[in-house]
Amino acid sequence: MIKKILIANRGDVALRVLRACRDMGIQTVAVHSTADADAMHVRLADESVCIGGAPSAESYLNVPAIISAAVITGADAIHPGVGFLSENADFARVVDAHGLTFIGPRIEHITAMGDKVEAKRTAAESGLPLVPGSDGAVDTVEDAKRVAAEVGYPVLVKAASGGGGRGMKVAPTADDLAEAFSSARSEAKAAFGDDTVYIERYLDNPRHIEIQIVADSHGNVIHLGERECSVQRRHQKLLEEAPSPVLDSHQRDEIGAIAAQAAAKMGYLGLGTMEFLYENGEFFFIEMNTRLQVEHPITEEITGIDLVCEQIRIAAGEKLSVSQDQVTFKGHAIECRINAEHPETFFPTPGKVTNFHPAGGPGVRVDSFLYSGYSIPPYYDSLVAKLVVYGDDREHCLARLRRALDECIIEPMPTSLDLHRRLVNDDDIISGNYTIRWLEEEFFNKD
Ligand code: MV4
Repeated sequence: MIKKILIANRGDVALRVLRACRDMGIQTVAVHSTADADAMHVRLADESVCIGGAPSAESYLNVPAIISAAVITGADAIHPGVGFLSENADFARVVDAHGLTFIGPRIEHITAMGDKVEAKRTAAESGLPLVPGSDGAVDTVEDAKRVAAEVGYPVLVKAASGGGGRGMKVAPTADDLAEAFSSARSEAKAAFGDDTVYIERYLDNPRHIEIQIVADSHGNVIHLGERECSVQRRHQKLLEEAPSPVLDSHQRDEIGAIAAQAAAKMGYLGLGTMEFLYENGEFFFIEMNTRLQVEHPITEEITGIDLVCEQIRIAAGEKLSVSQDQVTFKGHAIECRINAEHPETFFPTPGKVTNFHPAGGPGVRVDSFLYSGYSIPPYYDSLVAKLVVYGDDREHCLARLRRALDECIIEPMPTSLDLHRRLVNDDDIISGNYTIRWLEEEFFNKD
């Protein structure tokens, strides 16, 4: 039994976990930095502990302070939220060593999926379709040339410790490979302290579609369909939708079943997301995220399943609340990530919010920690609200989303609300005709 959970996070995610705890009758402990003393998650939690200074390294990444807070308050479990320590295997190990429950997957899976070479090996053994590429790491230019000739140009050299696009270099032809190989290596070394790289065929213009997996400790594994995440800028997602505009229910069932079977074969536990590139009707696994994701609400909206409650129940050793047969996909959901950032430079725009009014009405959910009078600190992620809208179908969802975006007020700083207002009236968004390159290469070049 879990009676008290320490939430090792801040912002909208901390509120999201807090709300799940409230719904389940579980006590909550908030932790916060000195910059977050007035934050909403601190106000709403049953107890709170200041764990250090404003920089994340001193607070939300401060493992000894977080563990001490859990021990002092008598928490049974720690929820790491999203980001910060959520995919840190060392943290999960320390939590475990203190007799506390880490609300997340097994340590071995966090470790395996953190290394993209190991992730691909695990995925291949579990039956997931991969992008054609090297069998593991590639150590020399000669090996790189041999692999690239086999898989065919263009190829992509990727960092094993990568993610978020860093340490990734395209080689259009054999003449470009030596340069791409060495620059990917040195970028990877500088960014991650690990120069291990691998090679894949470069997919020119795919979509980014991910599958939500849920697994309990009794051997039950289900999938909750896909999320379409192609609308992104510099690896930051702006808007996500479920279902994807390009999949029919047959394709969903097929890739969902493959993903769920793979998770079962791995012995996976908890929430997991398998990321795929989708091109010409084919799925290619690229990475797996071993945590709750920012865009999880759209899956909740179309399935009616509370993913955070499910995650907590799984950590407590309980069975999944539904079987695959009981999962239904109904309607359409879109999430707009609202950031406090400049519309052209995308620089963060922290400061005091003089006026906050979230949208409301049928089909509208705003997950936000803002309130009028709150000062957005400059130290953390610029995401300040998630606007999640549900409709009977995509068109209905978009109509409600336009209505909701018109209602939202965040003043006085610029936010991405205006960008979203333009996006939802764009013909390519309305038709669902976009790929991972669309926003940066097409939308921003329109007038
Ligand atoms: C790719 C790819 C094309 N071909 N792999 C970017 C970050 C990392 N997580 C995987 N990424 C990509 N891998 C092959 N073989 C294109 C990308 C990519 C991308 C992927 C998902 C979402 C947005 C993206 C933006 C640019 C490039």
